[in-house]
Amino acid sequence: MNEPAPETLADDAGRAELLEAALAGLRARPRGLSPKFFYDERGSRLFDAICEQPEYYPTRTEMAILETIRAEVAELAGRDTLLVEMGAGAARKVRLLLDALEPAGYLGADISWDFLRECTERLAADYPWLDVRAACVDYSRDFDLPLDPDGPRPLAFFPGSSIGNFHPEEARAVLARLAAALGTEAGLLIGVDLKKDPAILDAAYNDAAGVTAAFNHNLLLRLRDELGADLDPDGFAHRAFYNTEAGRVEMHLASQGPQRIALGGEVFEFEDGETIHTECSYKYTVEEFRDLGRSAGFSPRRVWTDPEGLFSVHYLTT
Ligand code: AVI
Repeated sequence: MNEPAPETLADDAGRAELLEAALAGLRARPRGLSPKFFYDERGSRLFDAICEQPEYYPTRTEMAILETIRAEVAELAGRDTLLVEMGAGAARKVRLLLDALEPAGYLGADISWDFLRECTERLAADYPWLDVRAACVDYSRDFDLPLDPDGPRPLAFFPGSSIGNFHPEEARAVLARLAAALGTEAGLLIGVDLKKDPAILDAAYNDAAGVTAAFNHNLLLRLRDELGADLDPDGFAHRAFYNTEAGRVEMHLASQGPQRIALGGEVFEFEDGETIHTECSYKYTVEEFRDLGRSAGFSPRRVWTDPEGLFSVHYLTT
């Protein structure tokens, strides 16, 4: 495996980025923090646990779709591709594709280096015939992929509706950067969560076991443990709800009573009920997402959904 930047986000630069973002986010009104900071090692593990919750339908629904369509995807994309998994954290879904696709290689691209390395090492051990590589990539910024122009045709795999965690304009920019990084005649297989009954969405982001709440709280633990913030994590409550007008689930941390957070020499006063907005999870109709893909330079080729219309998987090409 190549090791381009093993310390990214765990090192001083990562801490400085978190501090800068946290200060800017706490000064702003309304207050907010980027969801990309959820995914330190503990956050990545909590996200894996969210995927196991009965209320969180996206993971199992997408897996069922992938199981049904994998032979068709192999026909569309061809064999001997370089399978590039965006956000490779769990690497479970890709296992569903590997036997059907028989790719020439696998490149895992994820923001959390330690977690990615662990997952790709396991993948390499389980698939000895596969050339497994890993790259630490933050696709919310300009990024490049270590692709050989004379190598196999890339097929990007972007599961989990992670694209929904970007505002639509940013999502377009991410897809446009991905199209540029992949080059011509490449494919993209992407999972996109669909608009649906808000009650299903509200339940999915408020699981009874409290795993999503712990995932949300992990942001506060990171500020306390990595940046030395003086704060009471239990003084904030998990809030998640579907905002119909904006077409997105919002997650917040709501102050339980008046309190303060001290960070980096500044003190931030919270009123009772004031929130830190921690995540948006946009939901699309099939047509809305096809339009988004087109506007980013992809050609939509096929789309599949589950029988209940909860989730979609799109195949697009550059
Ligand atoms: C990673 N992402 C697509 C998840 C979502 O559903 O937006 C993150 C998540 N947040 C709360 N639960 C899951």
